[in-house]
Amino acid sequence: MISLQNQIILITGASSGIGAACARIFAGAGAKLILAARRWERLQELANNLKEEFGVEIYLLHLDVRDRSAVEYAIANLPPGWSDIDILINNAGLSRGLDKLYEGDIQGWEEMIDTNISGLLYLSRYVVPGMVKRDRGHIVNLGSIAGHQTYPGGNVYCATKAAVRAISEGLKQDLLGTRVRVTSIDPGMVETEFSNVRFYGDHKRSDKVYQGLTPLTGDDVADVIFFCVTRSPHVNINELILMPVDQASATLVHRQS
Ligand code: NDP
Ligand code: 8X3
Repeated sequence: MISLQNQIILITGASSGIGAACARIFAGAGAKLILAARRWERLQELANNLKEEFGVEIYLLHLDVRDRSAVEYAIANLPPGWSDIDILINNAGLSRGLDKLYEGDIQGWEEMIDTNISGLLYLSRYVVPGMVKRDRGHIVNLGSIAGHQTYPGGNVYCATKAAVRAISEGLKQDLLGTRVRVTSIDPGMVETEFSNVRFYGDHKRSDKVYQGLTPLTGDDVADVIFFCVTRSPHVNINELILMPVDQASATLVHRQS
């Protein structure tokens, strides 16, 4: 197992859910964390807690991954000692709505495409060259079961996650001959702020998504990511699907009534 002590790990979307859980597990392993998101207070609170609990070094980035020049600037201007990123976790992402495509909210589509696809591409474009130069590194992309199976109303969100899947596969091919690794983590239902964001803050609707079943938690996903990035350097886990025991496919879920 590879030690993560003092490795520099950049996590996008670290202010909640899976990203925050990743920050915690990697802090526990002694990594140096670069945490990025738009909600600055959330990032600060998380960083303060992790510094106090684990004594780790943390650098915060107030970053909207959709802003290409902001991403370029942030990566080019990391402080001394922070620029040699070992692991990039492209986690920032969201879904908006569950409408039929022909009735869909176009602004919501753009948010998903710009965040889930363009944002992930920008981070990869500005971080991966350094990894190639150093001949070491690992990119972990958050895909989804939605990238494997399209479900009713999922249309554009599913398309963005299918794109993430293709991007991970393509990047793996392009990195052949280097020691840089690529992993796509593709979860089913994880109880985070995800559904609340999908339904624009309608808690009644988002709570229903997880009613009567035991969903995955952010910690469950972080645990699997931790496993993937700590394998021996010659091992690449290309793609990993995980889902709750109560889920069998994107749409087939067992609920207790
Ligand atoms: P959360 O809503 O809890 O977290 C999403 C994170 O993404 C937040 O930290 C948010 O931070 C960040 N984010 C969103 N938009 C931007 C942006 N434009 N720039 C920077 N950061 C952004 O959801 P999850 O933790 O569940 O989601 C994490 C990833 O996992 C997503 O890619 C999602 O698609 C994927 N996923 C989730 C599943 C689930 O069931 N929950 C299942 C499969 C995959 P902030 O708002 O502060 O910017
Ligand atoms: C998140 C899981 O099934 O809501 O990607 O699309 S799902």
